[in-house]
Amino acid sequence: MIARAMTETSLAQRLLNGDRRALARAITLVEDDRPEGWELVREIYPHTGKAEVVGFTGPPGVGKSTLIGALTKARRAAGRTVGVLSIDPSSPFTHGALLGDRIRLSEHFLDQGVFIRSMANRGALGGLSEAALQAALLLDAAGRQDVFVETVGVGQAEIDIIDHADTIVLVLMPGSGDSIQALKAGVMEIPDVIVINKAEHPLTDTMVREIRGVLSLANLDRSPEEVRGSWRVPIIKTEATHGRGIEELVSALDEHRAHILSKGQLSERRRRNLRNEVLAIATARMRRRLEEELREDSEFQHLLDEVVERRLDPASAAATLLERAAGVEQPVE
Ligand SMILES: Nc1nc2c(ncn2[C@@H]2O[C@H](COP(=O)(O)OP(=O)(O)O)[C@@H](O)[C@H]2O)c(=O)[nH]1
Ligand SMILES: [Mg+2]
Repeated sequence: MIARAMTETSLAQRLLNGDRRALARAITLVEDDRPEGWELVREIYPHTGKAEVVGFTGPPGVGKSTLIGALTKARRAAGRTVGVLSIDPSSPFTHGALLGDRIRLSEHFLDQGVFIRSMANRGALGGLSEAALQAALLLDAAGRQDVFVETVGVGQAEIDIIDHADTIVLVLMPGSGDSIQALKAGVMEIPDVIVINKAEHPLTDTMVREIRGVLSLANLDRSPEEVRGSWRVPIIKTEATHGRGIEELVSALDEHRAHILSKGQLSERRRRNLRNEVLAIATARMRRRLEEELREDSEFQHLLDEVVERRLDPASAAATLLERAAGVEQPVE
């Protein structure tokens, strides 16, 4: 026990010192949903909140990983340390995926100032989203100044992760009309920055105009003060494979950060994000607890039989379940 505690203390300390191997091990612990992982996060949490977290979302194949590679290069050139979390089980951020790109990310794999990790482990009980958020905290505590999180903009889990970024970048490419539809329909929240990658495509400017149209429609629901005081979403054209437009993207990210800082929106945003995180973890644990409690519960089996036999509707059964759960833990008044 004592030996274990000592090892964990030193892991936290090594992590806080920016040790990459400690960071890698720590992320594995949270990815595997190990109690030591949660313990570690508890220990290092007071040291977090310094990293600038940028989330990148968008359909597969638009060039998110390549773009993050180019951006990493720019941030490194400015002397900043970078952490990258890729949460895309379909296209992990590997050497292989990046070979052939002009921007050789393999060079970053040798750079001590860059830490790249892809997460695809959905086996953990807590879920991928929970683990990814903890991993982002670990990168932050390890002193990474920029943390880039890549997710595919489809599932709810991915969207939850992106919710925890200070700045959200939606990456599209000419022809990804579905995403414009999603923006229009309000399915997708308006991001802070929109990137049209693969801008060498002849339909790029048409796409930029379409998106401007959607954004101005979105502004119609807002009061004039809201529009005046608010951020105007820039649309940046990039060609990630050739590093084109990256300077503009860097400026847009810096401007967005300055904007939310000046308006006090950063702390507001973080508060909202942390609230969501606390709720997400609590909900996941409650569900887990409930599932465990009900696994061999004959009363529940009976309730379920009633539902199956159409004598009781599902909502009433759920209400009974909740009443019973509340009854057990109800404090004496
Ligand atoms: N033509 C062109 N191809 C690009 C550009 N950026 C990335 N790609 C290529 O698009 C493919 C998908 O890129 P990737 O970064 O893996 O996309 P992700 O799935 O969004 O992460 C790769 O073959 C890249 O080399 C670009 O600006 N122009
Ligand atoms: Mg990718």
